[in-house]
Amino acid sequence: MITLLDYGAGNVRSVINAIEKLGETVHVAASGRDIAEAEKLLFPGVGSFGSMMGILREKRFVEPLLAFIKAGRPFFGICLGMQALFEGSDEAPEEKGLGVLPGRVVRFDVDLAVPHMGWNGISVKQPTDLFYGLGGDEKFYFVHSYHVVADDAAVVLTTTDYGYPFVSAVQKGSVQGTQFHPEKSGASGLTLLENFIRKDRTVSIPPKSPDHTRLAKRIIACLDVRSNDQGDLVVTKGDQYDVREGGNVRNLGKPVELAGRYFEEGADEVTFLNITGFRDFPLEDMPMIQVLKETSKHVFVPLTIGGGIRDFTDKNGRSYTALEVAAEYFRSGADKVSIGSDAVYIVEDYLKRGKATGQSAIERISYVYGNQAVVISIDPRRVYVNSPAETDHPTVVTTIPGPEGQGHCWFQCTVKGGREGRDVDAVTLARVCEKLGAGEILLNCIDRDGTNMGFDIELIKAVKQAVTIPVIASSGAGCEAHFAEVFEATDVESALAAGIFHRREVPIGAVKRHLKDSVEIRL
Ligand code: 1PR
Repeated sequence: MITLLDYGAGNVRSVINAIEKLGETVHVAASGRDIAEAEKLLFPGVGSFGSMMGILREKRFVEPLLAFIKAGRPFFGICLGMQALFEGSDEAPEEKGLGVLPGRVVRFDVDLAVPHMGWNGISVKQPTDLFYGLGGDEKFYFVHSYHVVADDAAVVLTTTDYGYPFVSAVQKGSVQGTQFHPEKSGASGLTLLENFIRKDRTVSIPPKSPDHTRLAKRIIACLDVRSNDQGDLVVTKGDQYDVREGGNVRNLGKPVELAGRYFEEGADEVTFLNITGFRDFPLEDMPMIQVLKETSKHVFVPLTIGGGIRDFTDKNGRSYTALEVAAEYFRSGADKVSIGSDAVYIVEDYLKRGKATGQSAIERISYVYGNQAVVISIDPRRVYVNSPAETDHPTVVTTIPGPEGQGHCWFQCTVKGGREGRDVDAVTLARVCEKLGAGEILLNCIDRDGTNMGFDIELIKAVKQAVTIPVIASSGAGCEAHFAEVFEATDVESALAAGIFHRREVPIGAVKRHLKDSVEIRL
């Protein structure tokens, strides 16, 4: 029996699913007594350091936790759960950590996108049972803006490079912890969790552990989901956002099955977009929640879900906040939520007021779940102009002239699945959303969606230059070379495709094989 410490701030479902997949029972600790009686304790931390420590104190978990660790019983901390072991964090200087290990947690000071998000390697510094059965050259999934600086080198189990080497796992006696998420790290992560559970493994340094590691570019499979005219939830795919063919919604498969297939084929993440979320409220009719719950039982890579994340009042007058909708998605297995239409309205409001309200969905969700959990999905379309003077929006010089030969364009944001253009551009939207607390941009492109013409490099460059958070290039992938092109021509951290994967035209493995000699990827 594994006891899991859940302080209610995020997706612990995937940790539970991973442990259950390994044939163990999980008991969720609801009191200090549960901690005291635990055999093995797993502590997955999500959100921010300050809110985590505050809740641990409020629930009177700190004393039993310290007693558990002092007694030499097996403890495993994941992400913030590892950071909690140290003395404090710059994320919340007023809060003390558990202080079990000497050192502090600081923010990344790098010239790279923060959060550090994606699959990176580990350089193992001391013998351990944790990587038993692994070669040492595997990549694991990280998502964090802060990292540990340990005062005692003896507790550093692994380091990882992101601008500079940082501590990515610790070990002291029966206390172990990883900055990365084993529950989101595919088969390698499951092996690591199994090693913690079994505790009868040989201690060694894995043979292929590298001296330096590199963050991989991520390849993401996207599933646009909606009900068809028969009422079945299907994965569909549009051409420039039109998902109907001969009057019917295209049906490219079942969401749970397809997500499982992409996990097996090596997708680094899976994204679900509930594309009619702007009109169907996800908590009223729950099929997407069910899809997420089922998928997270067997897909152990990060899951993002978007569609319908906004404040809503149902027909009985009951009001829900966007935070409540997001919370339901997180509880059901999502690691990140993506906000589309509402982000446009939020930015319009911000631009009108000239300041943040502190109350928007982006601010509230990122405060509780951390900014890495908030993705902004942008659905832009080109608006051509003859010269920048014709518009107040930032323009680019384009090599693809407009219908009347215009040589400039700006990228207009749309809402309601591309149905309505608004007076906001994608560059401004991305910049404001980052300021409000978003952690990643999912950059679609209506002009390219479903065309197989390749990514819109001009759009991607313009948005990527405006932000310091990671950007996902989306829309238009037609062959392996398009992925190579987007990674060569821009600094995006990941690239997403839908149609070519659904139709089995280009498998994910083929994309990775094509990239492997020129781009760091997870094989
Ligand atoms: O506005 O917060 O309710 O969220 C709705 C979400 O649904 C948004 O993220 C929006 O992007 C998405 N969406 C709405 N309508 C459509 C549509 O296609 N009619 N899909 C839609 C957006 C674009 C990508 C697609 C890529 C790659 N889909 O998801 O997967 O373009 O496609 P490709 O590789 O085949 O070219 P809210």
